[in-house]
Amino acid sequence: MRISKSASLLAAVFVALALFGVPASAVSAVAPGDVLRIVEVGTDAMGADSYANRNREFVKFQNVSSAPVDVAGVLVEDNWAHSRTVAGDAHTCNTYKIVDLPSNATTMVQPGEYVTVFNGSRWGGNRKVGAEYQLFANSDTDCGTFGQFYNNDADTAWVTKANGTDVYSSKSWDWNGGYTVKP
Ligand SMILES: [Ca+2]
Ligand SMILES: [Ca+2]
Repeated sequence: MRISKSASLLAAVFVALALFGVPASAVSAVAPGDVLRIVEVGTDAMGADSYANRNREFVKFQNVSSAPVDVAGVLVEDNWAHSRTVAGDAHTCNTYKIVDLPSNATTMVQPGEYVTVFNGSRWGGNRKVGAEYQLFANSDTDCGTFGQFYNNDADTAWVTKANGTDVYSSKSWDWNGGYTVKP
């Protein structure tokens, strides 16, 4: 039986990959959740949602990698805003872009540290508490319901690079009856 040169070369490559135990997926980008990972999302303020209790909506994520991560330009969005970012459609609601970190001359988050983006505001602004950076998006009252925009029953929180398509982490929920969700 005659085997073409290209076919036997291809077979040799597969054998080599099998020998070295390298799956095809190993060459792809880092998987979502391997670097920055969402650990909790505040989806629903207790009681009536108002401009005053917007901070009950938040996204908390952690650098779970072993190296510092530069979070400059990282976006924290709901599903509505994320889909627009990916499509290249301009929007100002339901989105927060990290530009700097409090008590940090850089935008590097060290291994194990947390970043929480609250939808409301705080007297004194952003701060660092222990190993957690607390950032306040001050969501506009025109966005969602009085500035609260994570759907209580079903939505997805996204942490991505500025292009939206490079996803660090996402967390979806499809229930109603609690105030926060965890992976
Ligand atoms: Ca909500
Ligand atoms: Ca509520």
